[in-house]
Amino acid sequence: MTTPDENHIIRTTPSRMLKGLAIMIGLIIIGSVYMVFYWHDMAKYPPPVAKMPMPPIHIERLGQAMVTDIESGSQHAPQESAKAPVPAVKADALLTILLGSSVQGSPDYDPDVLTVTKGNTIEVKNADTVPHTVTSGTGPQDANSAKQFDTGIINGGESAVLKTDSLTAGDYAYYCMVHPYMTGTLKVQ
Ligand SMILES: [Cu+2]
Repeated sequence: MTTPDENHIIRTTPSRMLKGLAIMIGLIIIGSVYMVFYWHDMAKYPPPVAKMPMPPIHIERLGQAMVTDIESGSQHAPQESAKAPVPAVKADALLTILLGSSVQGSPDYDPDVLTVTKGNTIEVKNADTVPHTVTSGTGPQDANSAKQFDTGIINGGESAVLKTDSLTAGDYAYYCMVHPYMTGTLKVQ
């Protein structure tokens, strides 16, 4: 149950309300007229704080340092040189190292048996998140390990190129130096 007093609290009278509004509108008009006349001066001489040079802020995002340009608000990578080299050669065949390959027993090289023609270029794409290699031989104990071909370490998300010009026709076993249980076969025709 509310009393009439609580329901209709009168804080001011209509005439006082109008006076207050008139004062505020008057101040706004005076300010606007001032701005119209001094606009060019204000644009020409901005307050000193707006002209202060701002140092770029460095933000670590997904392992890559991003540079934020305060004035434009845009973000960009600091230098192109930090990027991995992209193979310039157009590959004839693709050998993918599947995600999760480092876990023993998981599917690793795709395809398991890759058939190419002598002279073909193979792009080895590491779709995993950890480093792998494609190294000729049956394993680290193989005396001829890495004699025919070896990509060396390919970091996760990066690619390497294998050339087959120097290989004779035949089957070549290969493995991963980091995880010797990862094995595959390269067939050269
Ligand atoms: Cu590996």
